[in-house]
Amino acid sequence: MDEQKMEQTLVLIKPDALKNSVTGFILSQLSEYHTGSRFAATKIVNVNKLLAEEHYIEHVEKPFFPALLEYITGKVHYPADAWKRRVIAIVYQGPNALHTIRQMAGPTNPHKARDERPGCLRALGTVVPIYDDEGKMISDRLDNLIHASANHEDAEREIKLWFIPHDIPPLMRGYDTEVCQTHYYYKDGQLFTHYEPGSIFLLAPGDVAWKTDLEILQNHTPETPAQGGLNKVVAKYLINRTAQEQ
Ligand code: 3AN
Repeated sequence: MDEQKMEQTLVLIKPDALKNSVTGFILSQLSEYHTGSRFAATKIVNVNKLLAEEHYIEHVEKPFFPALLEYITGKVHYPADAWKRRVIAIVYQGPNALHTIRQMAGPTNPHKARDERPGCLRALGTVVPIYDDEGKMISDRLDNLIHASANHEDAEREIKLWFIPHDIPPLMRGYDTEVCQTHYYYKDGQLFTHYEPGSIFLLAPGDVAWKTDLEILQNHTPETPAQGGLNKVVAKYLINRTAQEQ
């Protein structure tokens, strides 16, 4: 498949979209009939803190970051019903998919979306003020229903963060994979090549993994940890393994 046909983007249908039952509308807008692009993978994810932090790592210093984590983990829209906290993650693929879906989503801020692009998906969103402990307004939480990767580089980082190769049909995978040669387990920020009591199994010899993930795992040692790399490798293997922390 050529590069143009293989253009990929990560789409997230966020908790506010699920809560407000606009999922079907968004999926319908994403249909091949409307966009010329197609679904390559999808899964329902109970987003834990590790995955949320990795996904929004570029915003880690922003005043709205804690509220953004509460939002994407579903705690805002499902405060009591923890079991309903989820997003729908989609690998979406086709000619010009990045641009097409960004256009469909519209501006990040729902107020701006309503002003500038009535009819776009984020025009259906909400802006919620965020206050500090003294009651002073410090920022906004933008409940904007849908995430769509901004560019090729972000799409690769995000798709590899949320999905393992096995989630995607082999001929639809956009990035290099490699067969793992080692056992890998994870516990409390540490990587092991043998089972440690309480550790979570990640990979076994023969498993297909993202090539870039295996490079990080192979080079990781307790003395020289992969620079900010281990969490982004591990996050996808922890998806739906244990219930999200409250
Ligand atoms: P987009 O989702 O349009 O690509 P990003 O990647 O800059 O925008 O931001 C990711 C998320 O962070 C947004 N969807 C929004 O929820 C939040 N965010 C970004 N900028 C702001 C801002 N200035 N104020 C509040 N929240 C923001």
